[in-house]
Amino acid sequence: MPTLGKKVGSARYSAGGLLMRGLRKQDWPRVWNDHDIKKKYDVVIVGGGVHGLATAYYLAKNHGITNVAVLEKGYLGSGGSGRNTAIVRSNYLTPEGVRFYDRSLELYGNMSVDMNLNVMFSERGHLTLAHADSALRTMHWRAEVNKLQGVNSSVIGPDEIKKIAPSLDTSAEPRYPILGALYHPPGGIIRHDAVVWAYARGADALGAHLHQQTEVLDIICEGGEGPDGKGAGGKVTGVRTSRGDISAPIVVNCTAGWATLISDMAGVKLPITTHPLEAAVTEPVKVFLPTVIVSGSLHVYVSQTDRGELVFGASIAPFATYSQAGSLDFTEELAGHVLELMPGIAKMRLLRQWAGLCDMTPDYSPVMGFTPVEGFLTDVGWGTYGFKAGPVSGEQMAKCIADNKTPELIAAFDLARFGEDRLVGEKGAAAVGH
Ligand code: PYC
Repeated sequence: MPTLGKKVGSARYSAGGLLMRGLRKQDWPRVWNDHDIKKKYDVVIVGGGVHGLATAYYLAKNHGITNVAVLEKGYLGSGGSGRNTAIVRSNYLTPEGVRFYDRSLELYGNMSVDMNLNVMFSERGHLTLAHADSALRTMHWRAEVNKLQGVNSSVIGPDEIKKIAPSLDTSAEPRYPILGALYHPPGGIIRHDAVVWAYARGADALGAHLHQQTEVLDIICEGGEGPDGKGAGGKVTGVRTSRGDISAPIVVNCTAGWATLISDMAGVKLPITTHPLEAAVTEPVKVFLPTVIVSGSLHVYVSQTDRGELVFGASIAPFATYSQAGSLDFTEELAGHVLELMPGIAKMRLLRQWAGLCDMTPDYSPVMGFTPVEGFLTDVGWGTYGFKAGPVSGEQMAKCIADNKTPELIAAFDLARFGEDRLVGEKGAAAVGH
């Protein structure tokens, strides 16, 4: 059970203590500390989202490596970690993907207790609807791969779907009738900001330095075949930042949206294009949607937060850009598709929309581990799966760095696979068709 007292900084408060503090308008202790930037760290992590913070946390917790800096050009969680739709699941298509995301789900499931912060994990189940025979076939395929990996997924029909999510139109009337669904009870949603805070607080308490408003301008290398000693055969010696140079033998790229720009600084080319993905949230209403709903054919997924808002997402934009602006095209298409699934919500009002950046690889699997530049590692290429993978990525990247050896769980996601015909095709497990 999570402890009831909330630990803020080094102090622990009861609910009454928190209330009194608020009423007395006392200053709140900082949840993590500011530090001067040191000239040298053992590990520099670029990107202060869930992946970067989790890597710092597990380096310290599991391996005792604490001379670590996390560099974030904005504020912690200002990138993909704060812009996703907070869905977690492990019902992937490949055995490599299922095993990997299932470990993440396990870490998410224990996080409130392990990290003494309520991250509001709601294991409410996840339904991926099939509106065509071909989609149903893929659901059967995923269900079988999932079961072989010990993951709870099965294909169910419209009657059972209606029992789980009564607001769905399961009649034969819609343009794309629901023929069945992949049902994955362990999937759910979690409070994404709380996950960022949990890892930030944990990493800080164990000694890592978290530097916000610190942009990486260059990665300093020597001995490589490219200009300035970058590229294959070289090694990393540090980073140039907007707040000065830092020397470090290990630099880890944990960015989303900027993965290619950061890797280019080390002379490492990645097979990634960056596309925006839009999302939106409605006004809060009484809770009526008990599970996560995904429709690949209708390009939409939806869940209801504990506050009652519906959170929607769609497919990535079909063009590459770094823009994170919302668009009317998205809301129009979203509304049309969602109302085919749930005609009863026609009067709900959208409150906000936003976009995040998705680094898409050719096989929809990430690029993790060592690169041809010694000391430069990547944890990138997450496409639309990044938030789900945060905990396991941090755990495995930390292990990779500490052991100087690729862990088995991420071996399939190496950069070399793109040149060796070893793709790990996860497009079929995407929440929506892209
Ligand atoms: O793959 O479940 C998913 C997903 C949800 C939002 C973006 N991707």
